[in-house]
Amino acid sequence: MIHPRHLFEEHGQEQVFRYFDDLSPDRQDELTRQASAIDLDEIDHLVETLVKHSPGSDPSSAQIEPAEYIPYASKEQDFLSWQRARTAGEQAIRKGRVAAFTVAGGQGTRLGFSGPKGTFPISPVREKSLFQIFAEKLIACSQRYQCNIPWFIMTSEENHEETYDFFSDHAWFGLQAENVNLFSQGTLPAVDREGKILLADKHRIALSPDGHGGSLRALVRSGATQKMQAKGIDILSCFQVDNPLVKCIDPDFIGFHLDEVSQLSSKTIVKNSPDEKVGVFCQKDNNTCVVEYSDLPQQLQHQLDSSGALRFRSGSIAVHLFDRKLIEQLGGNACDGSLPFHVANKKVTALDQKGQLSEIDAVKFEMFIFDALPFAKNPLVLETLRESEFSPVKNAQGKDSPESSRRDQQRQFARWFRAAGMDLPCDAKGTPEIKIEISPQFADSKEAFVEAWKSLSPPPVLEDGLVLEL
Ligand code: UD2
Repeated sequence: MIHPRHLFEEHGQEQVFRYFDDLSPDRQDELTRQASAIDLDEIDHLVETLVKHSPGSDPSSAQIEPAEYIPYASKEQDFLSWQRARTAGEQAIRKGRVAAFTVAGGQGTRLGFSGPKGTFPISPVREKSLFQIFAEKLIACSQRYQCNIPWFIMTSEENHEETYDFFSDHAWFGLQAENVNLFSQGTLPAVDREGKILLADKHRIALSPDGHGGSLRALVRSGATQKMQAKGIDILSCFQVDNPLVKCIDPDFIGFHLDEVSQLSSKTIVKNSPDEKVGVFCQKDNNTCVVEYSDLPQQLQHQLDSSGALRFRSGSIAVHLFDRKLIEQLGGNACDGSLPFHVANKKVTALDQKGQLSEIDAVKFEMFIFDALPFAKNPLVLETLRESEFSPVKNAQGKDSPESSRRDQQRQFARWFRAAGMDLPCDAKGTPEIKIEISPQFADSKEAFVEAWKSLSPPPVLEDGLVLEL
């Protein structure tokens, strides 16, 4: 077998083995192992197309149109369709056709939190972590529908162990350990502006996660899709790790997905400002796609339609339903499509020409999960309400921060109380004056809360710190 050193020389990447002869045998092995896992043809292609020749600029105004979506308002106008969807969705969940999937490989740099983001404490009173909230939502759903809902979680090399330990230390939050499937996403080497692979150390290549789009490959490689197939699961409900309001499993959404025979369905909310940092659902060359916020031309961001609303208003909350076959197609080795790569120009700590560690202008390669949309048959976009399903934790302060997310959880709880006939004193924006928390296992929706509240006899006193849980 050819030693990777020769392959790297053939591909013009000999600098990776520059210090090889001076390394201890253990370190030589480590570098060899890392190098063997790199697909040099893929790197050549990425360097050629994305580093040496930058791809033309992003969609011009002429090429893209807003994508169509099912408006939330149709829930009242077209009540029967929504009811039919719910019934179909519930049936699929009951039959065990649905699994949950969280992308949790990100680094959470903006939040300034050093651990895996899913371990961040976010519920307003109990300070439950994001992972615990999702776990409890999944338990509530599997109890309601008397079914098993496996949960797949994609970590990264950097946070895998810590994530595993967190679940294990918390007894898997009441889930069966074998039902929680953690696997690490892939990595790709960072390169310099000339396309040369960088070294993080004399015996280590500078690797970085391949983006949440890497999840499709990782789901196949880790055996997750095979496991799904064996269990008769054909729908994967995907969501990001940062949004405690997410409906991990939504029967209405699943019903529309099935009704449309869609291979990839997505949820949208109306953007709250032209510059909100969410991708936008668009139509390009007759395909539905997401144009990331940083790529949507300014002029289109601000364009209004005839009713005075933002024309490109359909924001992505990164909640999708994937048909298992589409994942197998895009994440496997078949030649009928693979996700494109995007470049991120970032500083990376790596060895410079003199062998010293320094901050180097580097290029990282990432895939985005929503780039699967143009490959999907019958993609569907369903509108939902921001207040009910989207309040992510991205920044340490201000917008999309722990503070705003806890406040939005509280407002949701207050609306549920109101629906049950209890008026919690609130400010003008609906934030309750006392701190309250409703555990997903007590109720995970307004309807469930109204039912559960009725069964409390006597009802608890509404006081600061009230927690309703089973
Ligand atoms: C993402 C979307 C944006 C919008 C917004 C909603 C992208 C590129 N943009 O923006 O359009 O929908 O979310 O909240 O997705 N992750 C991994 N592996 C990686 C990188 C990220 O698992 O290599 C996970 C990360 O843990 C998180 C999610 O992907 O759960 C989103 O990552 P982000 O915070 O970088 O995305 P953001 O907020 O820029």
